[in-house]
Amino acid sequence: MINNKVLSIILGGGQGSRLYPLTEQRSKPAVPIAGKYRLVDIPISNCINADIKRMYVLTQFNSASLNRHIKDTYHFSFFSSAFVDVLAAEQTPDNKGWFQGTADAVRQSMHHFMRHDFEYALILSGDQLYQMDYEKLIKAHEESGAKISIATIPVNAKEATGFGILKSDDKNVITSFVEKPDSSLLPEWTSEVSDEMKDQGRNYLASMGIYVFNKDLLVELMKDESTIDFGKEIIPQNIDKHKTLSYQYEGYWTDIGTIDSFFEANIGLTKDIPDFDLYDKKMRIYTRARMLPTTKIAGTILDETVIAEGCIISAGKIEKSVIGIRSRIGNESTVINTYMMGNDYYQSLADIDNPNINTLGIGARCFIKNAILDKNCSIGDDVRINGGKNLKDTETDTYAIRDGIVVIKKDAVISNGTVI
Ligand code: ADQ
Ligand code: ADP
Repeated sequence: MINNKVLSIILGGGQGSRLYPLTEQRSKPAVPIAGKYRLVDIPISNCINADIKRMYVLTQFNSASLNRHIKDTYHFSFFSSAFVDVLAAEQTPDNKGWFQGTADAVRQSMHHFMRHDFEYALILSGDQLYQMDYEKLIKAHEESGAKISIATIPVNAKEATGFGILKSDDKNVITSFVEKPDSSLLPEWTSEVSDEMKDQGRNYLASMGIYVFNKDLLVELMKDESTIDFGKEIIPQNIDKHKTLSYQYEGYWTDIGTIDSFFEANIGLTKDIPDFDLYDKKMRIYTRARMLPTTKIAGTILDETVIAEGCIISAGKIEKSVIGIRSRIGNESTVINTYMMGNDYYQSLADIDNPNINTLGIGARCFIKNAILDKNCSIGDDVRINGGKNLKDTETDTYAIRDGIVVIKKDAVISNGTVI
């Protein structure tokens, strides 16, 4: 079984500044997506679907919510060797604490990996939305005799400057690689791609930041402490020295590392046929089983909207929105183009009636558009939040605006009649 030879390493994020303020109180892998999942569920589910059962999640700081989510979600049989372990940056006598970059994060955790018997390290990004069969990638790696493999995807010129771009020969062996090339360099970096990709203007082959390394080589490369990042150093410095395979993928794949892309990916789930298929029986996405009650809706017009379990909704209209677990939305409110993450708990009826306790969720007669509402926020009555590209990036105690998207912070209280 090829999958038994694999140890998976999920890069769970640096300081998380690009997803701030969603990462203000939690580590990036714990950020809730799609109404009921967490970012880390994506790579973990892809691993489980490929029968890869040993996973480490590397993260910058230990977050109680991430540990709880992993502990409560991924129960494997007592007799199985499967595990998902979170490794947070540790302070030891010989290092400074924070992971300096992706390769440094792997280097600092090598002593944990070396306790296991494995042949291939599968290094994954923790902030991407896609469903890939890693077994095919590992097989292609093994059959090619490569020491490193990189999953690659054709991208257009606009996207190309944000990725590692590469060229390969007719056997898909990578011959050159440049990390995030300047647009002036792009003409030199086009690749032969399929007609379908060409028609979409996707003429550049980008690294997806998904790597397979032979264990022996990874051990050797991690000895050089001057290398910090895979994209900036390890890959460009080694393609000439060690056979590196390009494993081309053409399915849906998107980076969700910024507020803008995170928002688009979530709202994308409301499309008639979403690019990311949560309804695929073979490529399931796992998350914590919460035993929540059904969602209850009264008098609401719903259009292109996905609603998770346990919500109580009496809004006027909800359009093109993702509504997360245990959400409450009050009478005559309108919610458009919004990702509401939901609540961690229910309030009792007495709490809801108590004027001294803020009621979780959205109150009555609100208008909310182009927003992300983090968990447990209390939006009062008659609140108007109208995000849009005309708004400048700003931040207050209760919200931040990023790329025109209004992000209401976790546990924030927005009082009656507020206009943003
Ligand atoms: P980037 O996405 O810019 O480019 P990076 O910021 O290094 O690369 O992030 C890669 C992954 O590692 C992300 O999931 C990130 O959260 C995580 N990560 C970053 N720093 C970390 C740290 N200190 N500790 C733990 N995890 C960390 C990379 C490659 C490009 C490639 C793109 C594809 O360098 O060549 O094209 O990924 O998205
Ligand atoms: P999720 O469903 O998102 O995985 P949980 O159901 O585990 O989240 O709840 C998240 C957190 O909320 C847990 O730490 C839980 O203990 C906490 N929580 C539950 N009830 C309350 C409450 N009444 N007040 C504050 N926090 C609560």
